[in-house]
Amino acid sequence: MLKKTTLNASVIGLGYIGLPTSAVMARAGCKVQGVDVSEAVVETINRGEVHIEEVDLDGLVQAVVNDGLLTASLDVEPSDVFVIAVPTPFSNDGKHTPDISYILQAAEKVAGVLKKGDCVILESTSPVGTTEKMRDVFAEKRPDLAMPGLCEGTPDVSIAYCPERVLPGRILEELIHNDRSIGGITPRCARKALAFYKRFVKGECVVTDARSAEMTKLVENAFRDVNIAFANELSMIADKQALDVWEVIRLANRHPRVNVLQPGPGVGGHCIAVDPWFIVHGAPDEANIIRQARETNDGKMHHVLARAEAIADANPDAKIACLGLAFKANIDDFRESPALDIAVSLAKDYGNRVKVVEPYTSELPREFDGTNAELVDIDEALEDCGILLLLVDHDVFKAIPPEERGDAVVYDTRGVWS
Ligand code: SAJ
Repeated sequence: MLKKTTLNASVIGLGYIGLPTSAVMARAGCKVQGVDVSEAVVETINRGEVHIEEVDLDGLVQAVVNDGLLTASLDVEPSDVFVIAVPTPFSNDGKHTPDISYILQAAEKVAGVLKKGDCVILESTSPVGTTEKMRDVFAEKRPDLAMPGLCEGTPDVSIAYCPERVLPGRILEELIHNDRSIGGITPRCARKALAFYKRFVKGECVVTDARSAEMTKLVENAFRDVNIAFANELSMIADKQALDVWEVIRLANRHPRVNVLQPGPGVGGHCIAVDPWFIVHGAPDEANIIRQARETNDGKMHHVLARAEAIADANPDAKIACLGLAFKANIDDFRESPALDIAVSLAKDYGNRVKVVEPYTSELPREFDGTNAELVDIDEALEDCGILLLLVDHDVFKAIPPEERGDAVVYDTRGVWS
């Protein structure tokens, strides 16, 4: 039975974070208004359906929409709490400059309905200082309201930054159980946001200031990127020295204080491949390892492509099966995916020799338009293709026994068959 309550919450941006967050908040008893710029997204959610794949999300959204606790709309309406979860891409300047315009546009819309006592929380991954910039939009648009950090005495609204740290495929579980860092513009703001998250978060909620919370999120993803870059660099060294990198990592990880991550075809997704650049942009002269890690992980994609092309050229009669397009295992998300880039590049160069296997799609993404690549199932690929290029460690690929790979030339970029 779903619990009713009077707290109204508004979530701006109904993507991979905003929609699950809305649904979890609604299940906790908040009356949630989800806001998105896409009419199709709004209509889909109001039908009780979802536009993104995430474990158990469809059932939860259906339940909270049916119960009247979640509605979607194109316009922001008055609320008690506003959670902003819109994208922060790069600008088009080729310099990895963060583009916070979606946040500032969302802030302008919220400013129009803001009232005394409201709490605004930014969840989008953001460069340090963005929460203050958002506050400045409110200050400019609403001179009638006293803003935290800009007024003497008690401000009229609370403003905080609280990044998500959920893993795709485990979002509903991690939204509840992960610890959260909650950074207020002032300590009072942090306490107000804390009281809100306590409604549905079971993990520990640690309060700090907004700038530290912004940096914490970037550091988490940069830390992972640097560690993956170490593994990817090792794999390129191992290729040069004819070593089995998986064996070396397995053995090194038996040391009690060593934990090398796994090499792959590069780092994908909209977080780890993006967020470290926000640190580099903020401190270009200091962020050397972080910049190098990004370049190493991007470079790994070209290394894999060059090796795959060499195998294709050495076996001119063989068809090439590209196994997987997603940015990581067992999800349908192809954003910033090195596997997709490699397969598209091969399709452009080798035409109908290229067969793509991706159990998480029913048609080839538009990046393949104009190529003669074909989407096939795994059995057809195993029968037809003399080259197996494993790009994503989906469970369905892991389950292929050696005898089914037969005499095919195998390039396993994830080490699942080693
Ligand atoms: N990868 C490797 N080797 C590894 C681990 C990952 O090559 O050993 C690759 C994956 O294949 C993928 C990429 O890295 O291409 C990123 O995958 P991921 O599973 O490391 O992370 P994401 O992008 O799905 O989610 C990350 C998480 N951050 C951290 O683990 C520090 C998640 O907790 C964040 O919430 C999320 O970014 C986000 O939204 O920022």
